[in-house]
Amino acid sequence: MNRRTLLALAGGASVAVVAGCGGPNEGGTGTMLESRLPLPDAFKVPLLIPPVAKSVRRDDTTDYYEITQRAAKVEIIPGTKTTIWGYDGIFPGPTFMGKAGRRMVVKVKNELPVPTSTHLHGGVTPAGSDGFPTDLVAPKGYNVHAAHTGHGGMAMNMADWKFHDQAKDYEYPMVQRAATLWYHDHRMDFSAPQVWRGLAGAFLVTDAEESALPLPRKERDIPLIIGDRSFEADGEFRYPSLDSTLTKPGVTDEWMSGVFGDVILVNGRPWPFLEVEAVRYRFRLVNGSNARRYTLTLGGGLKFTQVGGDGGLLPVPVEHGEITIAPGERYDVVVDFSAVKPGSSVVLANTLGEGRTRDVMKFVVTRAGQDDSRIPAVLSQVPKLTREQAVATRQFDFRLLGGKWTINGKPYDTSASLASPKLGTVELWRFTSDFHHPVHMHLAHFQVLSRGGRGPGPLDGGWKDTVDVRPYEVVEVLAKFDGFQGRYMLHCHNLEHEDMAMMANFDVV
Ligand SMILES: [Cu+2]
Repeated sequence: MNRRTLLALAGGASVAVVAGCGGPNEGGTGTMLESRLPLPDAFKVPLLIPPVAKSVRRDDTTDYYEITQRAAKVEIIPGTKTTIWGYDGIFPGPTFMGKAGRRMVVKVKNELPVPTSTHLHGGVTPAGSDGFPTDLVAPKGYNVHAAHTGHGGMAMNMADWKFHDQAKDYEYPMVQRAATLWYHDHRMDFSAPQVWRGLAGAFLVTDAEESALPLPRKERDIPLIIGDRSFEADGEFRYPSLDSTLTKPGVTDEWMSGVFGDVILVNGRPWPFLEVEAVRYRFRLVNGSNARRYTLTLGGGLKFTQVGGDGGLLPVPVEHGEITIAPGERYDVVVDFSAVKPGSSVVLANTLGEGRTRDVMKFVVTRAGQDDSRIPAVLSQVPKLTREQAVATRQFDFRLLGGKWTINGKPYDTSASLASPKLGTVELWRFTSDFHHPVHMHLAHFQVLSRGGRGPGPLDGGWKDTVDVRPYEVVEVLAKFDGFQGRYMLHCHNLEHEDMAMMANFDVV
């Protein structure tokens, strides 16, 4: 690590200032990577809404899907072409629509030059389909022993690796409630560059309780996957990989705290606009960025009404003037445009950004509209977990130690397990940190019990799977280990930290 990085990392929350690029509030732990082309004007391109994935066949119990990971050239910055790696060659990938109780099997075919692992983030998924980082779909002819020597101080045991030849069936039993999930790449050592290149998409689960609510639906229920990227002069993605073929892992030292892009994309388009009617819309906010946190606000005095979080509906709606969203988190919100005069517009802004990264997208209100939606006073029955229910208490400390991103003092070890919670039980997990670390648990959903010695924050409500742990903060969660036995993981969802060993296994027994 060079001196500038050390200084930057020592700065904690204000990393971007010390590193000398980006502003004082870039909103996380990371460093800004500047694009080498002139940035396009904001609010000139329409928002793209990803197509819904269609099943290829179905039987009594299951819907079957097939999706192919491949490279494609697309126009992101107007007038240039960007090579993306996308599910079905699009970025974001198709939106999957799951239904609680109806099993799905998704065959993921890999036509990329590198291995992949597809993780359904927030999914209650059998371990063999969880998208474990060492459970990989290898491309045709790939030498599986070639690259995996470990980095960031990680311990690698070849016996822990699995390679599926060119395709794998991922089984999603949908034994879970309605929620806004997303899917993305989770390849060992390379999640950050592979998600940056486009391997991410939305995955919405519905159930009877949720579909009975009078919330906005169909074309007024829209996933918004927010991600920052940087671009080369020719329009290709810029990313500081040590090896652009993604064979040798890692980024150069000054980027190990995280990579911020200077272009804000929503559903793969730079600072887009969306034409809306003066009615209510439901937006599924997903932070698909590698490292950037956002504090989102709406212009014109509009507010967000939060109806759900990572793990589905809240008990009652909660109004927010601003929403801070960390990498991996989701907020399910309703925005009411009915008070906005047709012809005017509302900017979705990011108050953690500086300059161009303060803008996210714009809603252009075109006309009045019919609206039979409403936000009911009660949304869902959510049993509240209590401290007394926890059968065990465990601590996980997320920290930079000796230039490595560690959990409880150790970089990731493919063979080690840090905890063995029992299926069906609740445990209290206490997360402590030095920098911003969005902590994500696979399989288990949790409720935030305390933050900084106080109760949960205003954005901590409901079931979650990712929690924004800020510098030197202690966050306690009550995790419910439901669903399946097997090996799962928790990790930091700053993807550069994740790639550089800030992960740990746990076994549900
Ligand atoms: Cu982290």
